[in-house]
Amino acid sequence: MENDFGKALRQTAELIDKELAELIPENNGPEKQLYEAMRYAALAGGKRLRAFLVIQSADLFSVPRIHSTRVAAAIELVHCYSLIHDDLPCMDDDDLRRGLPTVHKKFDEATAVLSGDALQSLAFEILSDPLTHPSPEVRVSLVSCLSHAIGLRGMVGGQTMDIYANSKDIDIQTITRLQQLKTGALISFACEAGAILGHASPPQRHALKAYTHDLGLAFQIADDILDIEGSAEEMGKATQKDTDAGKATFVSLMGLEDAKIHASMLADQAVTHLDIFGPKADLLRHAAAFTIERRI
Ligand code: GRG
Repeated sequence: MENDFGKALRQTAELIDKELAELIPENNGPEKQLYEAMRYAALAGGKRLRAFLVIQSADLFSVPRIHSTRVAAAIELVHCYSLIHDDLPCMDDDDLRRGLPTVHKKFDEATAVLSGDALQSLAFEILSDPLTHPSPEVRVSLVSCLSHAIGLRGMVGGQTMDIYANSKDIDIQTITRLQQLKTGALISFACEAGAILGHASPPQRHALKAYTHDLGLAFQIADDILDIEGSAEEMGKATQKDTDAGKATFVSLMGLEDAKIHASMLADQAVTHLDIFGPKADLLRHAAAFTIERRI
């Protein structure tokens, strides 16, 4: 039986699919292949957890959905770009993503690089569009925070550490920082965006930041656990890759059982930061539990 959280997550996914299909229309011109690859990557499913976090955090401040949905679509575009590039032969070299051939397998490497690039720039185009928010200050703040989250001090920096760090030199502190940058920074932006759209007070912003800090780490530890325990069929991508490659992960450093305990502790801790919002934040509380209980 679908619970309130499951229903809200499914409805977010439906909303975002529709929004993305409109933002990336079909095109039969000379750029047809680029459009096809962008739609292929952006409309291939996915949990839409980051979009959910944007919408739910914005809902705390009664932000009109017309604004939060566009920001939620933008964050999913960035996420899809990161997955396309991460799957490339020069990075993780994966053949399967969300149960389908990766973009470079379905099309070719040039198209994968270009479609990732175009998804990223489309995200910024959306954030800077007055349709997303009438206030130029809000738009600049969204653009500035997203660029910080995904650039050298965020996702790309974390991805670089992940590719070039020698696994023997990685301890818990290093892996924590690496994952905070690689996966955590974009997840943090999701709730930061809700706070920006909602003109949150400093304590409210701080609470959401602390929540996503813990949630992002719990999400990544759960991902490491799923790499060991999940099936490729359920997850729609290859599993055991990190183990086979001898990569340092939370599981390799802490052991499976301690990693589970740590993830659970972080999810519980994430929830405590939401006290300031009362029952309005219940769906965000459920998201913390979902992060560690999910099978995909
Ligand atoms: C290539 C610049 C660049 C960055 C890539 C985030 C990232 C950095 C790579 C993603 C690779 C990966 C599998 C990371 C582990 C955590 C993660 C982001 C999992 C996928 O996110 P989900 O589970 O995916 O939210 P869905 O398909 O549900 O959207």
